[in-house]
Amino acid sequence: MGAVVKKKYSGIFRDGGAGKNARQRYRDRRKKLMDEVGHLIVLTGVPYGPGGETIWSYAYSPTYQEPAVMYLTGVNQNQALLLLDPHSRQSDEILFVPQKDPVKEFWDGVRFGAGSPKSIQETKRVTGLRDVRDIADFDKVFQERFSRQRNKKVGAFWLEGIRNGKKTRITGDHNWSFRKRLSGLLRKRNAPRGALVNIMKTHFDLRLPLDSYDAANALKANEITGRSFKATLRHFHHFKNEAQTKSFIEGNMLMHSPYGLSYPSIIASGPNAAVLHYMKDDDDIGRDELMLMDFGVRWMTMHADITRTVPASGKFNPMQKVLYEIVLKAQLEVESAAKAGETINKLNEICWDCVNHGLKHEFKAAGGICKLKYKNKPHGVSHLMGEQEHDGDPFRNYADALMQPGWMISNEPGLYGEFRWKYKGKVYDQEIGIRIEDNLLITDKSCRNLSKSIPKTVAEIERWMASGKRDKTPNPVALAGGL
Ligand SMILES: [Mn+2]
Repeated sequence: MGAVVKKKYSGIFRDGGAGKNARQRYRDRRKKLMDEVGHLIVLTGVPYGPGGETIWSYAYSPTYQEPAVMYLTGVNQNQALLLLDPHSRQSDEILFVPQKDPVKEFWDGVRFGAGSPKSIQETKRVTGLRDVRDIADFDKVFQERFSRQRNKKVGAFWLEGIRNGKKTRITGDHNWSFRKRLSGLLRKRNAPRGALVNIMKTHFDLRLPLDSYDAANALKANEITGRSFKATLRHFHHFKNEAQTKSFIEGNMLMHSPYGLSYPSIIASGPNAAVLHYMKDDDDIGRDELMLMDFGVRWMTMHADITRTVPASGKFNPMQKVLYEIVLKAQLEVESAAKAGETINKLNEICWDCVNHGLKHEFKAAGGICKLKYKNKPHGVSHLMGEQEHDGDPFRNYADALMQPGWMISNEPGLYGEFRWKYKGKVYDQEIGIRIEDNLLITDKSCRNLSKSIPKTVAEIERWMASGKRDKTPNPVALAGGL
């Protein structure tokens, strides 16, 4: 948290690690968007805060703002609207917030508010936004500003893409509700058809390449996540079930970041790991099972999204090792191919070819039998990351776009199915899910693996698990007064 943002405001203004420069950094982002779009733009923040009634998936996270608004302002407060008016002589940017409300602040803490000259001054000082007004005046100000436009267009943001060859939209969120409200206001002004345009693509083009502050924040998120994973490996022999493992790793991550988890972790033992979005967490851990863990923490507005798969016993059995190394090899291939100018679709080809090749030549050729849970590929190997754990358009139309320097992507090959192998007189027969996931920052000629500090090879994982047993780490379940 930057020194210039007082303790009081750190919850509602994220300086992104830029400290004193944060206000200029956000201002530059707004300027760039205005330059690119060239006409009026209005954006909405989330309607409800943590614990409020909302469809927003980060509603229970301390970082919950609509990512488009977060990216442009750092303002982490519900009920905020942003108006950008590039050709205005009055003010080219206005933040709309509700009236200052001391009773609400007593319940929920400090908020940016309009109403008094003092509270407006304070909001401008902390956020650097040039004009701050009462959200109750939005409709009036918007219509006035629209009538003055020479170019009768308004840019707004909603999520839209192509799915199965058809244009499709997300219509259940606050962005879509706001779009409907704007359409109504424009109709009253007899605006021409097509006056409302989606700036999603322009916005993502600017937002997805991370700047140096966000790249540093993403690296820090990865480092915290990695330390928590190492601690989890060192205590793993104490865990009897998925819930204990989950609460330990999540508690450890949250102990080192006030910004919340990237998403609720997937902690799946044995066959549960073959359910991609397993959430049950109520099973005991079997001794010879693998445990798949998909977890990550936020730092500022950036996310880590990591998956590791570890043997509950502390040692991979021969079949688990062969299968694990097939997945690992595919992951390394993807990493060495990832660079600017390449596409995610190409990474998909490399990944699943490599996994299927490995299965054929290293497992089946040695007598292994398998029944996979899917045809050809179980899921995409990469998604974009940034202000959201899954960033960019949710329909992933970016998969055939050329990757840009500064893009952050996941690298997560997996293998899920029933496997059987007779090896040195012993039969191994298990339903297994293996996934290994790192986060990569794309550069001109290659990529930077932000997850380098997180144990990944068979030897590294076994070494960390053994070191916990050797050092007799205390039992965290017992320390918590466990049953
Ligand atoms: Mn992921």
